[in-house]
Amino acid sequence: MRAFRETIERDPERAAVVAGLAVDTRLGLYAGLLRARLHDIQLKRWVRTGVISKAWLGTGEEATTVGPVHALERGRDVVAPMIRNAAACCELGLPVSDMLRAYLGSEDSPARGRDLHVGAWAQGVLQPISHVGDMVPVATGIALTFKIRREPRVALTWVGDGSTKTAAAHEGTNFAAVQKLPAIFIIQNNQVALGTRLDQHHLPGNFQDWAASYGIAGAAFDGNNVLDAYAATRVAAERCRTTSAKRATPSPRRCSSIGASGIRSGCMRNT
Ligand SMILES: Cc1ncc(C[n+]2csc(CCOP(=O)(O)OP(=O)(O)O)c2C)c(N)n1
Ligand SMILES: [Mg+2]
Repeated sequence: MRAFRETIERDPERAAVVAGLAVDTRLGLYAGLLRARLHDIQLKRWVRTGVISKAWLGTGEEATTVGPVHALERGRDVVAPMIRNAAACCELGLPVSDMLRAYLGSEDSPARGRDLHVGAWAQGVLQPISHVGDMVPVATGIALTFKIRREPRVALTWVGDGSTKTAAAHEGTNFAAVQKLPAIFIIQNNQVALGTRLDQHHLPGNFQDWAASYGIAGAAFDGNNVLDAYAATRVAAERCRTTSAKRATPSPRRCSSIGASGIRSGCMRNT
C-alpha cells in the first residue's frame, strides 16, 4: 500500500490530480479493474472447457487500460484499443455480455458473428484490427482531424513493446510528433511479444528515451497502479488540449504525449 501511494506522491502534478478524485471516481476505477478481470476469467474458462479455442487477455495489465480511459473525457475523446485493451470497450459503455458474445460469434453479437473485434464508434472506441502497430497511424489521423477542426479533443492508443518495432507505429508516431497532434501513445511494456522477450527486440532495456527520440513529451507510469495511470494520462491529455487551444498562435510545446507503462508483474497472454 505504501509503495502504491509513494508512486503517486513522487510527482506533485499527479499527486494533485489524485488528491482531487471523488470517491465515486475511485470506485469507478476499481469497478473497471474488476470488470476487466471478470471478462478475462470467463474467457479463460471457455478456453479451458473448449467452448472457444483462443482468447486475448489483459490479465495483470488492467490498470494500463482502465486508468487512461477513465482519465479521458467521455463523448469527446477517442481511443483505439489493441488486444490487451478490451477493457476500453467495457469502460466506455459496451456491456461485457456483448464482448463475450463477440467471442461466441453469435447472431446477437455486435458484428452479428462476422468479426470478434469489438468497438463502439458512437462511444469513442474505434474497432480494433489484428495488425499490431496499425492503430498508431489511425489514431494519428484522428488527432489530425481534431487539429484541423480546432477541437480540444484527444486520440489515444496503446502500443505493445513488440509493436513499437512495426513501421506503422514508427511512421504514425513520427507524423503525430512533427505535426504536433493531440495524440497519446501508451507503450504497454509487458516485456514480451509472443515468444520474444524485451531484451531480444529492444536494446535500451526500457522505453525511457523513446518519446525524446521523437522530440515529444513523454512520461512513465506504473502499469500496475491505476491511479498513476489515470493521473499520467490526465496530465498528458490536458497538455494536448491546452496546446490545441493555443493553436492559433504557434506554441513551441509539443502536444503529442507518451506515457510509457512499466508493468512489473507477470501477466497472462493468449491462453
Ligand atoms: C503486423 C503484425 N505482425 C505480426 C502479428 C502477430 N502478432 C500478434 S500479437 C504479436 C505480439 C505483439 O507483442 P506486443 O506488441 O509486445 O503486444 P503484447 O501481445 O505483448 O500485448 C504478434 C507479433 C500481428 N498481429 N500483426
Ligand atoms: Mg508485449
